Amino acid sequence: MVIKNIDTKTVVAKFAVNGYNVHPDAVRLILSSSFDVDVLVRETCAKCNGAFIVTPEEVSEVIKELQSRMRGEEINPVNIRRTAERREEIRVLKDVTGRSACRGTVEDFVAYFNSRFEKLSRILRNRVKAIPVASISKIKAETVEIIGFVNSVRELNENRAMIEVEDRTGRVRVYAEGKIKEQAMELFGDEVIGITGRIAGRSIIADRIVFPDIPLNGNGKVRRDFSIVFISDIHFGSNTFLHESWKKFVSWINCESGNRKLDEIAESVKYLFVAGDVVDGIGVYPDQEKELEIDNINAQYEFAAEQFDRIRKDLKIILSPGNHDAVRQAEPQPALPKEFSSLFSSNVIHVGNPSYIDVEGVKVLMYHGRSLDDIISRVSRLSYEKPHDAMVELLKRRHLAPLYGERSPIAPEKDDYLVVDDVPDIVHSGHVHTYGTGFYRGVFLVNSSTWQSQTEFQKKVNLNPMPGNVAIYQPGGNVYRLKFYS
Ligand code: D5M
Ligand code: FE
Ligand code: ZN
Repeated sequence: MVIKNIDTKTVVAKFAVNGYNVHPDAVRLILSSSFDVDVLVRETCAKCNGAFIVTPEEVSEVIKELQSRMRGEEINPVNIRRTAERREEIRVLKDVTGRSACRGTVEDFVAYFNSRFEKLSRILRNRVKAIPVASISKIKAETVEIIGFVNSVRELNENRAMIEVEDRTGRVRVYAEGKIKEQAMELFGDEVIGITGRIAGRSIIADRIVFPDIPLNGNGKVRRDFSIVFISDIHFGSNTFLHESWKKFVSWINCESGNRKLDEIAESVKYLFVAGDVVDGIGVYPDQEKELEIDNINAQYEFAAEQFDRIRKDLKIILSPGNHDAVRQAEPQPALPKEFSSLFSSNVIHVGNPSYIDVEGVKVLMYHGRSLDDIISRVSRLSYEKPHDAMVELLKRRHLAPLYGERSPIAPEKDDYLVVDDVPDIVHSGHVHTYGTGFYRGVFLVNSSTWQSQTEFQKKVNLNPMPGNVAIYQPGGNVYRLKFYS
């Protein structure tokens, strides 16, 4: 048994440090349990990520889980604390790898959109007391709240737009005027939103469009004494891959830059996230072979593995694929197959795209970022120069590919892996080859540029990459930007 002399105040304070309020009954449960208080607090915080208040139900669930883990592993509560700590270093919380079950049939798409609707409307139900669309014409009230898919948006005139919203029971026309019209014109279609408004015949005049969004003080309260480095779009094998910049990056991260301040920053780094386009691939776009230095996929991954092998082994590398890698194009993408992943050393952890990773209690949502092209071309105020602003749109909609049927192909899994159901502490993307960082409601956003200079193709479409920019973030602390390309 663990000896405790811990009171209510201490438990409340422990939750407060993690940014949570806690229900008195939840505190009582914790104090009466035989498990270590710190383990309970940590496991509960991990469970109710993004909630406003920790409930007794959540604590009981955690206790039950710990009990069943204990039965399974035949260990006592003190060992539970140790295993919980060890387990917690890196945990993959959500990833399609090994779980894909879709064949792309019509039924699969129906199930996929049902999953998307269910998950997003569950988030919205906290804030919108929705009634079924079919009952609007039958009720007597003057005001109404609904939740539905956006079917279409049409601009009627300078000051007015019409949104067609659909739920399981029917469709309704929603009129948006003034400021709300401007918001309406940025709707993508196929996103799930809430509407509050006034009933006008069979239609609604909107007072407010409610996005699933993340809570105001989303996250960002975790503070750690280590740093995380974010990179993506290395494109090993391309003839525009920047060997010299990459070499400089590797010596820096190995604490061999020769500059004391820079080496100190490197020493604080424990994790390296790599958000896809590890290699340039083969046949990804027409005439690509003219732009390859290594024209064989095996040799590309061998080169990649050899390069990562030069990085110090106490660094954990979490690597996911992008649209240039050798996995299916449709998202969610599974991790690299064994034939390639086995080439890498054991400090490289291969995950899918997207994936949620918990490193020592810091939740990182890593997503290559293919949908950013769609979002940037759809919303005129957004640009490639500020990719992190486009990432905000993903969090607002709680979905990583909110524009269905554009340039981001989706595999219709029964569970929509692209919904942002857990509020992360960090969102990491790449793909657009530009650099940007920012905070949105406490969540750190980073788009991690590239290690490839401008390609012939990018010249034609006037895309100006910002290669060799690296973001370093200490959770709850500083953000640094290092440039390895000039
Ligand atoms: O994508 C790097 C960037 O280049 C990204 O913003 C998309 C853009 N790109 C790449 N290929 C195309 C095509 N075919 N059309 C339009 N835009 C494109 P990467 O995934 O590294 O190729
Ligand atoms: Fe790329
Ligand atoms: Zn890409």
